[in-house]
Formats: sequence, C-alpha cells, structure tokens
Amino acid sequence: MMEGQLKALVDADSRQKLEKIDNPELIRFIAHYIELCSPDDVFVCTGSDEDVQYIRDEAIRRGEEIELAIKGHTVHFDGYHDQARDRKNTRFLLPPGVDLGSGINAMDREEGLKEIHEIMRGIMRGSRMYVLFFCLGPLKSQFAIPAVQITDSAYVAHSECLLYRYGYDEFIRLGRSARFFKFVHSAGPLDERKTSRDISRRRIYIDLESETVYSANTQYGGNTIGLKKLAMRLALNRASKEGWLTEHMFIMGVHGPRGRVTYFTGAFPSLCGKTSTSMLSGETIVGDDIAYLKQKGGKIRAVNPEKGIFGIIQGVNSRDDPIIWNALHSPGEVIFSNVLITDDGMPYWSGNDSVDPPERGYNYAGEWFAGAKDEEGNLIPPSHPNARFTLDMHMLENLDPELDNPEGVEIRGIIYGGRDSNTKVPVEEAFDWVHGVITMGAALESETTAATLDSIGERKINPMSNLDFLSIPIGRYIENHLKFGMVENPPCIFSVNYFLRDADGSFMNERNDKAVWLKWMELRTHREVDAVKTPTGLIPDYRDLKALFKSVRGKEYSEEAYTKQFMVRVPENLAKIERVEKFYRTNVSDTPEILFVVLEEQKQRLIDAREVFGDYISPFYFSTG
Ligand code: SPV
Ligand code: MN
Repeated sequence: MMEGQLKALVDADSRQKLEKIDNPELIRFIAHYIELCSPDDVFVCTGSDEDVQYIRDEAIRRGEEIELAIKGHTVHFDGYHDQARDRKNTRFLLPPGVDLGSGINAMDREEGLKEIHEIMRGIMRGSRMYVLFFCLGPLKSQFAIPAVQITDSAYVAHSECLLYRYGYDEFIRLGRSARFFKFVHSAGPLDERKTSRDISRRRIYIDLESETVYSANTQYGGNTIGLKKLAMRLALNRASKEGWLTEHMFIMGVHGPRGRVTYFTGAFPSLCGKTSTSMLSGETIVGDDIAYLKQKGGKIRAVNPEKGIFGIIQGVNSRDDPIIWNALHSPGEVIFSNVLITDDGMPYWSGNDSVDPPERGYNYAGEWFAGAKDEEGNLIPPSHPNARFTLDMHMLENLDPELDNPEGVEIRGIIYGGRDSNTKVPVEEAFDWVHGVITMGAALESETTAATLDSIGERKINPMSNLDFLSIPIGRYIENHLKFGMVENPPCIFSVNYFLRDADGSFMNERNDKAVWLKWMELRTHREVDAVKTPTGLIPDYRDLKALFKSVRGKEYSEEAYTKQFMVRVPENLAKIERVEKFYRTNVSDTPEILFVVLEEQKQRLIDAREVFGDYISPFYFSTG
C-alpha cells in the first residue's frame, strides 16, 4: 500500500522496495518526512550488497568521506565545534504532567516538535535522502527491535551499515506487527569542508511517546547515528515499561580454566577503558557499548543491539591493542573520524606508537601543522581526543561466536568502572546484588573526559555510566535495577578502577593489569577462589593475584604493590559516600530509601574499621570470608 505523495517523489526502484513492506505506519512516516524535508530524491537501502555499496560510494562521491591509502579505509571530518555529544541541545520532549526529574534535559513536547519541524522544513533541498532499515539485536529474537533511519548524510548511513544488523527482511517478516523505532536526521547546510554549517541550530530531540528521534545540523556520530545513543534512550524507556534493562555496557566472554567461557557486561563512562577491556587479548567480544538484558529461566541473559564498534582511537597502539591495531591496518571497511591524514594518505592519531608524530597534515580543523592554534588561541592537537574508528566487528579476530544468538548469552558478572585517582581499589566484588547496585552502580563516579562538550577533569556521579542516556527518572532507574536482580542466580557485581595514582601522580597499575582483574572475577563467579572481606567489598587474596599475575602477565606481583593498590582508604571512601548521598538527596527526588540505608551501612563499616586500624588500612589486616 503506497501513499499518493510518495509516488511522486520516490523513483520506481526505491518504491518497489518499500512496497514489499506491509506497514502503513512506516510508509506514512517516510512519506511525511519526504514531504517536510524536501530532498531532491530518495534512496531506499535494503541492506543488499549492491545497496550498501551504493551508500559507501555516495559518502565518497559527496565528499563526506575521503579515501585513505589502505583499501576500504576512509576518513570523515565533523565540524570543529561538532566533535562530541551535545548534552545541552539533546532534550526529551515531554507532554504535560510527565517529569523525568531535574538531572535530565527535557522540554515541552508540543513546543519541541514545533521547533524541530520548523528546523527540518526543506532542510534536505539539494540533497538526497537515504532510508535504511535495521534491527537492534539479533534477528528473530525476543530482544530485537526493528528501526528505520532517515538521513541526508551518506556518512551516517554508511556508519550504520557497519554498526547494525540489516532489518529490511525483519520489516517484511513482521509487517504490521513491527513495533519499530524511528530516526530522522539531517546534517543541514554544509560548508565547503562538507561539515554542518548551522551549528547554532543543532538539535537532538527525543520523543518517547512516538518512539521517534530527530537530529539536525550536526554530524558527530553520537548525535546522529540514530541506532546508537538515540535508540538507546528509546530502548531504556521501553525496557522500563516491560521489566528489562538497556545498559551502557560491553558484553564479553572471559576465558576461564578448562575452556570455560564466562560472560560479563561492563559499564564505564566514555574514555575509561571500556572498549579496551572488551578487546583484551585472549578474551572474546560480543559488544563494546550497549547491552539489552532480560531475565530468563532464573538467570540474566544479554544481547548486543549492535554489530560494530564506534570506538575511541586516541591511545590505540600496537602493543596494548593488537587486535584493533591489526584491524586498523588491514584492508577492509574502516571509517576514521577526526584523525589527521598524512601526506601519504595514512591516518594518524595521538598515542599511535608506530610512526613519528607528523609535522603537518589535514585534520578536523583543516590544514594542520605542529603548533597550529584555533581562533581562541588553543593549540590544535593532530587528532581530536574524541576521534573515532568505525568498523564491523566481523573484522576482529576476537569476535565471540555468540554475537547473533537470538537467546543472548548468560551473564554471570557485571562490572562497573570509573576514572578515580585516589579512592577505590583496582577490583572488588559486591557482597550481594543490592550492595553492588548501590555502592558500585548507582555510586559510579568518574573524572570527566573529552567524549562530551563539558569541561575535562571534574569528578561526576554517573549512575551505571548511563546518566546521559536515562529516559526515565533516576530513582526509578535504580529501583528497576534492584528488582531486576531478584532472580535465582543473579550475576556477581564488581567494580574496577584502572586509574589509581601514586603520590607522584603516576598510575599504580599498568594498562593491561586489567587482564588479571578479569581472570580473578571469572574465577569468583564460579567461586573457585576465596576473597578478602573489607568494609567496602570483597577483594582478591594476595596469593591468588600473585599466581594470576604470573600466569596471565608473566609478571611478579609484590606484597608492596598489593598493599598499596588494595589499601582501604577510609577518608577518601567516606568522602565519596558523602558525595553520592548528596547527589541522591539533592538531584534526585525519587531515590529509593534503601540506597541511603546501604550507604549508611558502608559508612559505619568504614568508621568501625578506622577505629581499629586507622585511616589507611593494609589489605593484610582483613581475612578471607
Ligand atoms: C560514548 O560517548 O559513550 C560513546 C560514543 O560510545 S557516542 O556515540 O558519542 O555516545
Ligand atoms: Mn558509549
């Protein structure tokens, strides 16, 4: 069934593709935005090899991507002031009477819809509209959510082809029963560098009621790739109504003794080691960013709604990240964004250890040379700290075979990690689900990074590292977590901290010590090692770590290192509890009371320990239990 106006604007080939889908709501939606945005023409992508090749070629033809020396590699630049998620202009559109609380950016629905539709009227004049179909999660799965993306950016369309499973066949299969998400994006008018010109009218508006997200006058992936962080907010809202969780988590298989693979999810704010944890050598990756979790048969199972990685490239090097490194240096499809291109057509990024830092090149600011400054007099680095690579995970040698299992994988451990220079120990297990949700998840804190447009280096509370993506009130979100673990076999909860520093400012751990923490957690989920009980949680026994450092890293691990790293720092821990309590008392109006009770208990345990042992307590003073 085809609406009249669609006939006039869509060519026969694309029309035939749409006619195969029996879903009037979908057709109406597409027709509406063709009419409103007024593109010159429309291309419908079914995910066939031919259609995807067309998208790829378009991105280059239109100058949104530039080919690099290695076959299949391209670079894309976002505007100088469009390098990260725009928190300020990302808003939920809420009808009267709906309130998400003060920590979540929202505005009146009618007003927002009016504004964004005005911005989008005629916005695609002179451009081509791409219509693409995807499926969040494995096909034919209870977890799956079909989604349609409309965009005038071939770069956005191309990125999504790498990052998401094609869903055209799912739309055909589901017909009118599809409960799908909708995304409309326009980069708006472009400048001569093909970057969005009208940044002052950058808007990302999320309408929970119709499960639609609008994004205009921006190109940066976190603002535009609808299926990523925009879909995540819709999914989180839907999950809350249906009793499951949408989380900002990787999913990985940790390989234990005797060929055993144990699946973990992990939540870390951006730039805190999330991708590098999920990519550790010897382990396998299911996903690096987002997880859908559901209760099934007394256990928790999870899928990755994505199939690719939009990862931070800064610091990726041949020694610490051999798998990503290989993928980034082999023929195959990779989109680099906001890196530097050298004269020989190679991408360069800060922390790349294989070549000498170039003296000049071309980057997100234009022609670049060492020492170049922007209009405000700030030094321009060769690559932006939030520069990224985009690839399909099938390029990776460590891809886990369960990626497309429609049942998901059973999760036995959940990890919360933040950037914390002086408080939390490198790894610790919660006493139980509730203790973990509250003292590790809800209390997750991190020193801010370059992934958003805010200032860098401030300590911020970020519940489950999901604060930026919450589409329900924070208290309800915590409450959902507390309930979610009420199954026969809830996963163990852990916290990690890769960023502890010595008095002289140097890191206490090497980058890949995290490999040891993971193996320890794997053993704990099977109760194959004991743990030491401290006021804040269960930490490794020195002897177990010594053995693991030897077998995993081939390294000696001294008692001094253990003592320093696993010292219970009472004043810092008490200060943290105070910050967390303040956050939940002042910023959140619907905090579940149990949160304060559990924090108070932790505080009391710390105070009691201090009375016996003082402010800084060696882990050797505590015993296994
Ligand atoms: C993050 O910042 O958490 C990311 C990249 O994963 S973005 O798509 O910008 O959200
Ligand atoms: Mn993320």
